[in-house]
Amino acid sequence: MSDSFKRNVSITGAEEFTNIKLGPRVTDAAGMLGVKEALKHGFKEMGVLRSMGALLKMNQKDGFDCPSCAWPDPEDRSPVAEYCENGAKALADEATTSHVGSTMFAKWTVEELSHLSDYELNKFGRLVEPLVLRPGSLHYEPITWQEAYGLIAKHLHKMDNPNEAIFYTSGRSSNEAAFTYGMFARALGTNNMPDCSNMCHESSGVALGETLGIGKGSTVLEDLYEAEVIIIAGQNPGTNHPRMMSALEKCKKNGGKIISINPLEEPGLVNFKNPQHLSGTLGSGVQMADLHLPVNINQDIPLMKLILKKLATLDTIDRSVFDHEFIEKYTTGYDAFLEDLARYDEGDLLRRAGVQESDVNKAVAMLRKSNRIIVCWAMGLTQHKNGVENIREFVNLLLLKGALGKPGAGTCPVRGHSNVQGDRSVGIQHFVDEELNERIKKHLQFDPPTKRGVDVVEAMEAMHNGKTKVFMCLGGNFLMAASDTQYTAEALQNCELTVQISTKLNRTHLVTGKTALILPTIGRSEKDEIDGTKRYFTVENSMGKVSQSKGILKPASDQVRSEPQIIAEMADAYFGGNHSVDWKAWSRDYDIIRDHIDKVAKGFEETSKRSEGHGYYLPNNVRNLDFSMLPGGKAQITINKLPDHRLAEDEFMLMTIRSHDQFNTTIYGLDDRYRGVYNERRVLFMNKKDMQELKLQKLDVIDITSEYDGKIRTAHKFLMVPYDIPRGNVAAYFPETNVLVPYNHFAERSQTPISKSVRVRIHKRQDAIVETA
Ligand SMILES: Nc1nc2c(c(=O)[nH]1)N[C@H]1C(S)=C(S)[C@@H](COP(=O)(O)OP(=O)(O)OC[C@H]3O[C@@H](n4cnc5c(=O)[nH]c(N)nc54)[C@H](O)[C@@H]3O)O[C@H]1N2
Ligand SMILES: Nc1nc2c(c(=O)[nH]1)N[C@H]1C(S)=C(S)[C@@H](COP(=O)(O)OP(=O)(O)OC[C@H]3O[C@@H](n4cnc5c(=O)[nH]c(N)nc54)[C@H](O)[C@@H]3O)O[C@H]1N2
Ligand SMILES: [Mo]
Repeated sequence: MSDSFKRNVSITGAEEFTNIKLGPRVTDAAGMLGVKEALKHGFKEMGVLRSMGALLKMNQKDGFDCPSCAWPDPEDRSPVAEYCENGAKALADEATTSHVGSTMFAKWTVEELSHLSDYELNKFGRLVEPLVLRPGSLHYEPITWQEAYGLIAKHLHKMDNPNEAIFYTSGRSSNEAAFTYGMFARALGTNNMPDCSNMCHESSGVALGETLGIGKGSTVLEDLYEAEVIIIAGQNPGTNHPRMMSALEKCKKNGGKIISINPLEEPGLVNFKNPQHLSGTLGSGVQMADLHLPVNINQDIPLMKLILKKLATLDTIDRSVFDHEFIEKYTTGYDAFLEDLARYDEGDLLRRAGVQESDVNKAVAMLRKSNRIIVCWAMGLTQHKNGVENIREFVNLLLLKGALGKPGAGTCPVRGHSNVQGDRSVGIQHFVDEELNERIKKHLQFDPPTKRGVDVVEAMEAMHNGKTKVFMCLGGNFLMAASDTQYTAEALQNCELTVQISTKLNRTHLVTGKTALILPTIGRSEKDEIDGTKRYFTVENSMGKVSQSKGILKPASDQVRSEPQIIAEMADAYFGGNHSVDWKAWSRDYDIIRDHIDKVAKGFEETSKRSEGHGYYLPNNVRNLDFSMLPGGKAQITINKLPDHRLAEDEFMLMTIRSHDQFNTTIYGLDDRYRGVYNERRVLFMNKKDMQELKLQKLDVIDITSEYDGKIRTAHKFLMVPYDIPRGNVAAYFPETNVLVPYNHFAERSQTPISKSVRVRIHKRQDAIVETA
């Protein structure tokens, strides 16, 4: 193949409209409609029997962990329905009976496939046999597992140094798979382990590590029931963590109050009907948020500063507003913080936040007397230039109120992928951890690399600069998930070999290196057996609890293999039996892997035994108020500057968010019924008054551009939708708008792309679109 051969693939797929219908915003989060929706997806994708059987085992002690989000299971779980609409959709999507193999690829070239939408690609179904796309070819063709491993080993051996390989991880993998993968990368000699956290909760990890000494949350599920106030900032639980709603409901029943901080009034927080209760399926639902603060995008720090300033003023009169004993005993930085706070003008903070002062006063009144406070957050706080500072400012509130290390209080970063937290705990990280390296040396008897590896942004750059030969993905859809789609596509196409261990077809399988491999794997819901012996794996939920997951369905084909097995077999092929780790044994027996996890990963102990039943909690220093690892042995109250955005006159602030019918880049359907949009994803939500000013009508066709460092990026063909969003702010769905996010703009210290605050301009096109009835 000549070096100039590049496949002519589309990086966005069809940019065509799908017949939009605008309707009412259906504001009940679950209720009968949710159950119906869930079953509809299940029955269509996997048939009635397969879906009923699987749904009954999802999130049960003897069943499998839901493949959707990382929300924990309650101890008193419902014996029949411990799942939500979106969990059921995730299951239906994975356990679908539609399959895609070499016959389809013989018909379709990758170029042709790339013109389909992400929704259509996913609909092809499960990948069921190993496939190779050879240099110069446009068709994937079958390859045996042994040949595929041989090809990978050959490419890895050909590299000049181990840092020419990159190992990406998405957050669905089990602890066993992630550990094996991370140890293989290190055994090869690289810490190039970017993972989806880098685009997700990395800002939380950094902020919590800096202030509290552990990059994870401190609350357990029961804390939510006992909280006096729960703040939900930059998170849309009704869609993305629906099972969290049951916990919020319990909190409210116990007299707790909920404050939502979000530019949008997300329907799940307005009128929630719980499908797990009769009252929920029939009744009118519960008003979840007692107070909604419609903050401007990325103005959470000004809002928090205003709240803290008002609390500080009250504290000068009534010394019980802040917990002075706690501050004195456990924290440092209080005086400097107060001094800094005094510099801000309340009027200016209020103007930046864009909320009503009377509402701020209501929040202050709720917080004043409470000290059992929990802050929950997700991408609305992390994906900004100051993502780390955002979170530190909320931690300040908890520290000043002494709301840590006691029941009903603490930090609750609500994780995304179902095992993203576990993957990090067992060693998926691009940075060097000396202690971990010592344990690897001692127990696995090889020398792990000591040079920091690349994160997601640096991985894109390395590939783009031609420094990467082999790019391996344990799950995920790197092309569509990473920022700056055009740049990422060019980066991927520079590699010699790209390898995807996947369940479903996506665009990263089409925009590839010179050679590409698809290694199909079994899903969460499926039985994992070898020579008649059943295997199970473990996961860690959003609150640090490790438990077992056992699939029950027949795997998609007899060719698919489990993730740990694929990775260990790959490692075995590379080392050819010549390594201190017995990879062959790991590929067969996960108890062996777990024994090594116990020895090498911090906090894991007797995992095979203790993960049974309800599972076990990993240690968490914040729960015991142990801050000995931090400077001065104290939790850090921090000073965080105000965000600095210079919007040009004609610019808007765009947040790229999820619809109700997607899981990240997997598009289940084209509706977002909570926001009243049906059968279309190419929409831009804007305040009516802003639309009037721009002389834009409902459903006008527009292009969106962003301009950074003199470079203009364009997302073509979107439809205007008037929406209840603060002026100057706009919202659209990811991944379609990822073309606008510049790869080189990201959060300070966590390097998370600025997916929630992109400066954009709107340009009216001449195309006309008619809304269908
Ligand atoms: N069904 C379903 N479940 C999922 C996912 C999915 O795609 N589908 N994805 C999973 C993953 S990986 C993750 S990380 C989570 C994501 O869960 P979320 O973070 O809830 O997802 P987003 O849609 O990105 O929503 C971000 C929310 O933040 C708000 N927001 C945006 N900018 C700001 C801001 O500057 N300040 C404030 N206060 N709010 C802001 C938006 O209006 C929106 O409500 O969900 C997980 N669960
Ligand atoms: N603009 C913008 N960009 C974003 C975000 C945003 O809010 N805005 N959110 C970011 C966030 S929070 C995240 S977490 C990332 C997500 O980034 P990724 O994790 O890379 O993306 P996913 O869409 O979750 O990956 C879906 C693919 O994973 C594969 N898969 C599914 N289940 C399994 C499994 O069990 N095993 C294996 N091996 N493969 C499986 C399937 O092939 C499927 O197509 O995207 C980020 N990108
Ligand atoms: Mo995420």
